[in-house]
Amino acid sequence: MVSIVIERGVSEKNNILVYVIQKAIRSFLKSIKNEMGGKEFYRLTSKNRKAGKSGIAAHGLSQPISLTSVLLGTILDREGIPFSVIDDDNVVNKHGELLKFAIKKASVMAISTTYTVEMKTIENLLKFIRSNSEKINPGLKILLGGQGLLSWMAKDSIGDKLFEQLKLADYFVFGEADKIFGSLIRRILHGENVSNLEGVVHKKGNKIIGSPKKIQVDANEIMSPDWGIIKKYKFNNLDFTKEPYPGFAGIEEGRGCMFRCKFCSYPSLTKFRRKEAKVITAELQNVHNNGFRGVTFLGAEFLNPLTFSIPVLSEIGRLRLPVECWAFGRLDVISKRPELADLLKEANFKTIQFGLESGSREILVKMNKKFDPTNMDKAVRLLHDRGIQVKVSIIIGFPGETKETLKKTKNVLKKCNFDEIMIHGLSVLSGTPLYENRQEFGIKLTPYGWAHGTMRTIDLPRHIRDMIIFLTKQTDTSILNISQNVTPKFFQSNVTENRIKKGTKIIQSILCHEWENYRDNGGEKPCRMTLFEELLKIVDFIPLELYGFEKGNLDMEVS
Ligand code: B12
Ligand code: SF4
Repeated sequence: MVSIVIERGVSEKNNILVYVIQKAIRSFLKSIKNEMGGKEFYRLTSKNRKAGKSGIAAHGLSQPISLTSVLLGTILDREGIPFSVIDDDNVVNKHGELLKFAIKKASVMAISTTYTVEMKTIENLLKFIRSNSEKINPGLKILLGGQGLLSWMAKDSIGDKLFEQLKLADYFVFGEADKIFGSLIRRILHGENVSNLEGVVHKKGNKIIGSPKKIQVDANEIMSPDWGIIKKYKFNNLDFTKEPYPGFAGIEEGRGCMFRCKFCSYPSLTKFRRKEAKVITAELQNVHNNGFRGVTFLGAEFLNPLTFSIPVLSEIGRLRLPVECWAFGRLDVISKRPELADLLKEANFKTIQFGLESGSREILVKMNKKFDPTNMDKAVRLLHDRGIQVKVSIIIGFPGETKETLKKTKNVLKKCNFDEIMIHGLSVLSGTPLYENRQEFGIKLTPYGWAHGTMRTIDLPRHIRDMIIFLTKQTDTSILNISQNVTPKFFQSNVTENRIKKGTKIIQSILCHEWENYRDNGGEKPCRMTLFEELLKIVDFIPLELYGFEKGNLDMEVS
């Protein structure tokens, strides 16, 4: 038996947005508790509390089951190797019991680092697994793979230190495992030699054997996922023949990206390839046959080059499948080539997400983004007229960022009134040109993150609060960091998008309520208790444990 573990890393400390938002909600709930008294507070918030299921709720790009787990699972399924999957954020805390069960039963644990930015997260996971396997399953083999491993290896002079820090693992795979995963697992299960497998490093005693050479497969060798396997094997111990299905399935239109944004590691770690149209449509058909409502295209950018996207979109349009499509796409291309908007509509695309990053030309040039931020509203109109939602992401804190550049970003956000926005605080990640050339950008890495000529990591919470208040008060844009990472925790896992939207709006107002204490704008403050009552009306429960209200204490006071 093989156990596949995907750690999503949402709770990693580097996620400033989640930290800033959680902190404000905690302070809001604390004030409410003080105002109404503990007994009444716990009575009201105990509604449905126990019925809640943890897990990543479906929202756009964020889906409860990742393509990484389905793709690795498809490979094992084809090899006839049984497996189970744990695929979530913070797996040690959320799925401790399931993990212990897997540790007892599995011969091999295959752990993905794709979504983990901090190596510490994986070190802690390894410690948990080893401390539990020592007595009950000392022969357990642990295999690490995924994009985090590649990005840590790209860190200057890490070399053998990587293997030292991750010493509790036995095998390491660098790069794409499509071609080797099946035979590697088979060999490990049979105790056979793995040294001649490309990209695999393993340990013999204290010796490191093999070299961390990155594997990149050809476009036609990328494994096509079979989303039907989620009904055949256990994913997070759920039985998808009975449970509500995750609405969207991920597929890749290819790997790598044509662009070279300075803050992004993806193009430097992964070469650019696109699948053939017939492969993409066959994968779409698989998703449809397995009962999914929609598909998210997870390659970096769908619309470029046009020699790829135009024939693929036409082919998908011809299929007329009732599958809603979601993809990353550049709005500047749509403004220049309006016919793309028609093709997207014909192919049943319902959402386009774009890395807008900034509204300042100066910052965009430094980022190597090179588009005209004042031309975005044309694409938004073209897409909205065709029933396609437009979501964007921005980065706060790129070198050169000031109050003035943030003002330019706000101007674009106001003019375009996007449907949703993801706000990122700058991360200086290894493997990115920004990290490699940090001296040139005037970046110093500090114990808290980074500092450069115009901003520091510790300034980010202030700018993030300001941006969220601006968006809440001056646009209709919903904040994805909240709807993706915070609001779902207040609902049962089968919640509708509409309820998430309503919950997010109230949470945004709650955040403004808390943060406007810091500001002196003379406006009227909404009543805290009214907001709380509105929240209770919309959500299924208040996840008190997440906000530092002790569980034991809670149960005592409720009864
Ligand atoms: C989809 C996605 C998400 C979704 C995930 C949900 C879902 N349903 O899948 C969401 C939105 C939640 C997400 C979140 C984040 N993401 Co993201 N995401 C992606 C994206 C676009 C696709 C991932 C994917 O499915 N790839 C396809 C699969 C098949 O590829 P893969 O996982 O790499 O697997 C292959 C190999 O790596 C290897 N492999 C992988 N695991 C294992 C394990 C073993 C044992 C072996 C042998 C091999 C192996 O084999 C596979 C086949 O070749 C990637 C970019 C990309 N195109 O990869 C970024 C990417 C993975 N995300 C990234 C990041 C940084 C994040 C965040 C941490 C961002 C942040 N700071 O907030 C967050 C997580 C926290 C949060 N705030 O939510 C980075 C990771 C970089 C890193 N690790 O250093 C990427 C690479 C984008 C980038 N360059 O910036 N993400
Ligand atoms: S941010 Fe997006 S468009 Fe830019 S290089 Fe990375 S994947 Fe490509």
